[in-house]
Amino acid sequence: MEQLIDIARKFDIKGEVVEVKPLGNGLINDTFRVVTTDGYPDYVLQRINNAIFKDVELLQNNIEAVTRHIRKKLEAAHTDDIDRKVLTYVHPKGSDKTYLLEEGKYWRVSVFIHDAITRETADEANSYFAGRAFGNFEAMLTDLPGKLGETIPDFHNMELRSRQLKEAVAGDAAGRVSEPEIQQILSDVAKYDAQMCKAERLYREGTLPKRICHCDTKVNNMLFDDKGNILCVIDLDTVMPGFVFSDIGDFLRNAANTVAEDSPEIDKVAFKMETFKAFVKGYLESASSFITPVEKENIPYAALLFPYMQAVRFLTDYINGDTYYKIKYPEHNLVRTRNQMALFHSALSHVDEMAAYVESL
Ligand code: GN1
Ligand code: MG
Repeated sequence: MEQLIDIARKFDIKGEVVEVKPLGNGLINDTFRVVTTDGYPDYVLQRINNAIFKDVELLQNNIEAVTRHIRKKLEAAHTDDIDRKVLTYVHPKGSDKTYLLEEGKYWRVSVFIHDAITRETADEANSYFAGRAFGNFEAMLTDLPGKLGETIPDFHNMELRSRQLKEAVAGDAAGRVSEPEIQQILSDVAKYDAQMCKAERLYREGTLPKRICHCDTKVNNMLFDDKGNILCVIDLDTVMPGFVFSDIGDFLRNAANTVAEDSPEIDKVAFKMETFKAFVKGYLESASSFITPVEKENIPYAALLFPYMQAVRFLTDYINGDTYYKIKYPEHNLVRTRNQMALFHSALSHVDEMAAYVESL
């Protein structure tokens, strides 16, 4: 931890660093809380995973553009307590950048938002508020000046994810492809491939727009207040042009599952319709100013696409020998794959009910 304390001290923070300790459950970056002397804010220190986010300069430029724009909107609306509703990044001492490159590693620091609650799962009320928050997040960014770069090109492009799975199978780097269960999952995945690549087709036909979305709407990427409302949206690394399906689908993938995404209790996995309804109601309330009929009618598709895409991504990583996601045990990515496929099938059984609900709003 001494090294982390030294890194934190290189940033223009207030107060003295007392302690640096691990924070959160992200699967990509390493995150720490920097505790400072009484009377000063704490901070969040992150080591940016630059094997995954290859252009850190572009990444931080995106984040600065987004946070600056949201801050302006909140100021214009005379919102109170703005510093707790949008992230503030701190510069390294004497630098105009918001990251520090030190011995090949990239670091950044933001102000820790006090008295906020993080959750791994969401109830109906949280889901409704989350829907409103993400509809609003997208609405605020519809007039962002300039363009954002893609921090991970084609991040939620199902055609690409599908190709990456095929390449992993062909390479068979970890010798796992011949396992009977892998064969069985691969054939199940293949059945839905064309259906799940619908978004790219609609985009090519010109009927589906790209807009700036968050693209990682896991429940643990938002901060709640004590009333269950969303205080602030965090983890902005993947904010970039994409389809609204990303924000809708990825939230539901996480919040509408009765168990965690890596729970081995596969028979308990189920897609919760109450969560779907609560989120979609909130989302459509605040997204009504921009959402198109094609986007709206494909909300049930979004709910299917994300467990499916995540299963494909976890499976690809398992076959590649676990090079992307952090794992805690050797079969972790396989367990995650089984879980996400089970969620996909459960969601599939509710598709008519979902469509009827969306139609009713
Ligand atoms: C990663 O970093 P984290 O844990 O918020 C991943 C998401 C996945 C998620 C699965 C950049 O998110 O796309 O949905 O894990 N982020 C990236 O839990 O790949
Ligand atoms: Mg995260």
